[in-house]
Amino acid sequence: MNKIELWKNLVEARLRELLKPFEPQILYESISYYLFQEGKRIRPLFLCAVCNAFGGNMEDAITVGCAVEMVHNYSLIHDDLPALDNDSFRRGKPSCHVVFGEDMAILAGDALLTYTFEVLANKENFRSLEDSQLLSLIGLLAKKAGFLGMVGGQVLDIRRLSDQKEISIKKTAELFSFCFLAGGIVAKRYDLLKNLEDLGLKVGLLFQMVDDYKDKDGFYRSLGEELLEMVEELRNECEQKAKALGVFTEEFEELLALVVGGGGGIRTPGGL
Ligand code: GRG
Repeated sequence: MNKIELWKNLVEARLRELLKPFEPQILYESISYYLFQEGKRIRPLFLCAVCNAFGGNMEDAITVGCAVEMVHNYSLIHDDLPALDNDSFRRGKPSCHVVFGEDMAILAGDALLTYTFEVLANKENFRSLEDSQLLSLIGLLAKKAGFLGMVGGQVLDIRRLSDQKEISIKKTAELFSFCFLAGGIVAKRYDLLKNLEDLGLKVGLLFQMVDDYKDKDGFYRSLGEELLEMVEELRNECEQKAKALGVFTEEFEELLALVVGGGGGIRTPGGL
């Protein structure tokens, strides 16, 4: 088993440790429905790859990665609702609100988001992190998921209040950039945080461009097939920046290939 597979398995197991059955059962079932579906876990995996490149504590990286998955899955539950994207299917299965009702889906998203911060604020969940590190992680995740980040981006998107780049950076890339920052914080590489944040924004933007290419949406609407050239350019930029920062490990390379090629991406690692 390679490190990526190992980390993914550890994320799956840790999520189940962090979210044990509780009453009322319908709320437990609705908040665990997406969370336990085994998405790609690409965000926690980047966090692990960055932390591992700097020799940080991997158990803590996995737990912080689980917190990111909670935020990500809350956003998917809410995004699928009839008032937003109105999607009846997610990952080939009926959406959360289809299975549990709109009322439960709204509340499940709320519960997942608040639980994220309960997990991060509980020092017993961590091995090596100090209060100051946990406080930074809590503040950064709140900011990148909030009105300056993911929620703000979603508003710009649904009301068409900005250009595609700003929308994509806020809606998608800010949460990726949290993962890069968090990898640096867990590994105590405070000297590199600004650069890690920038790299995370680029990788997140790349992820969104590939998604748009697949869906023939977003960037594809204005750029068409030219989007492929931008993807290739941005991928190369990410590789160069990751190398300069010392995070371009075998695992990082595999994840970057997954963003552009694997998991339903648009090209094989061999070329466009
Ligand atoms: C509702 C507050 C709120 C925000 C919504 C993230 C988001 C903003 C909406 C989700 C829909 C969307 C188009 C997001 C763009 C990013 C994206 C392609 C998410 C899907 O992420 P994957 O592919 O999902 O990592 P898995 O299934 O692997 O977990």
